[in-house]
Amino acid sequence: MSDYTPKPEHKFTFGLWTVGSRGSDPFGSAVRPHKSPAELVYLLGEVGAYGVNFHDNDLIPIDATPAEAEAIKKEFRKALADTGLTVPMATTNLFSDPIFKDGAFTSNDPKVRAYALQKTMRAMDLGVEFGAKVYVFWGGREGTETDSSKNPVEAIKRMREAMNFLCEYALDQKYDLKFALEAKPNEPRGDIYNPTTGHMLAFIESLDHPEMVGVNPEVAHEHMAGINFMHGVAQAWEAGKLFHIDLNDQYPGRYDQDLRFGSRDIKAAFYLVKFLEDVGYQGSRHFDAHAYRTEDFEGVKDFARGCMRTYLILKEKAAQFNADPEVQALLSEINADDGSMSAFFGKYSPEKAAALKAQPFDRVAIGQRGLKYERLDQLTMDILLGVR
Ligand code: DIG
Ligand code: MN
Ligand code: MN
Repeated sequence: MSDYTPKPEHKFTFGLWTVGSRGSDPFGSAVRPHKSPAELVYLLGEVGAYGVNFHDNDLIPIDATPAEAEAIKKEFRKALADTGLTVPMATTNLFSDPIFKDGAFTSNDPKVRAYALQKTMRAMDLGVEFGAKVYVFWGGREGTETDSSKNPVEAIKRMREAMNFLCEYALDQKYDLKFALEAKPNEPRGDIYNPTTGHMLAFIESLDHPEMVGVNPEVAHEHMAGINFMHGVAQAWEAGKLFHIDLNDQYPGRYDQDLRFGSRDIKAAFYLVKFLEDVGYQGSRHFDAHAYRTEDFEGVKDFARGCMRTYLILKEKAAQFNADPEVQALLSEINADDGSMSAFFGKYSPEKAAALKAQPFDRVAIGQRGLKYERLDQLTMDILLGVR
């Protein structure tokens, strides 16, 4: 049995809103008392987290006076010093206040769009004040219930204008910030623009400073869209755009459950952890999830410990998979290359094309080859089920 104790080098982080969730839902009020940001930092320190993230209003209530804000920040700063926790990421709440009921950057009301920029600049200042290096944008209200209300092309242009403006603000302020865009297909809006990580990757390329902007994929959000999460993460990584990641879990076809990491689809979680560890992802492992409504704060600690523990168990399983002789022998066989086709790959040339068009293939024989994926997958299951 290995040591599944979280350590700073694991870079496990939680948002204030995650362990601070009071358990309310559309059909029930809060079941847990309010905890201050400082209290939540001490809770995260107790369970062994590396860092804590926040929306501006998780830390400073939207109607706080300057004096109240300073008092909160002072207490929060002391808790960070006492626990050693860092603030790797910050973000803006552009979805709770009624002003954002029809979106923020894509709202039809120019006053709302301007206020959203002001609020985001101030929130960026706050995040940088506490050391954040990644700034997340989740456009939870950037969408529609009726497409009679908004022109999607106009919405894209408004979103682009906002992101370009805020990139320029970060440059003007000389902030060491990378922006990470987080996709979600729906909820709380009927449909949300840029619904998947793939849409975000395309949108980023249309910005004035695409080098400043990456993505923050979330497990539950891509699962809601019926997408293989690890494939989307791999595409973001390959594009050099995996700036942050939101880990949790989700039953397919349901509302955004933000379940404890690995608590629903253990195999998908395994492949994700294996990918992140195999490629040497250096960013935060951020758990954007919350405890069941059934839990008190001892249960919230169980939730947080469970997120980190499952990640570390799967990290060990991934190492076991990579070291398993039969698995590796199968992978070598599956990926065998006798070099006979090498002349046809790589950069195009007319000679290469002519030679390939003339190349004979025994299509039937090639098609009859057994690939042994059933054996490989069962070995994976044996490892995951702890019998190998
Ligand atoms: C929801 O999944 C979003 C918000 O919680 C937040 O803006 C972002 C940060 O991880 N995730
Ligand atoms: Mn979510
Ligand atoms: Mn998220």
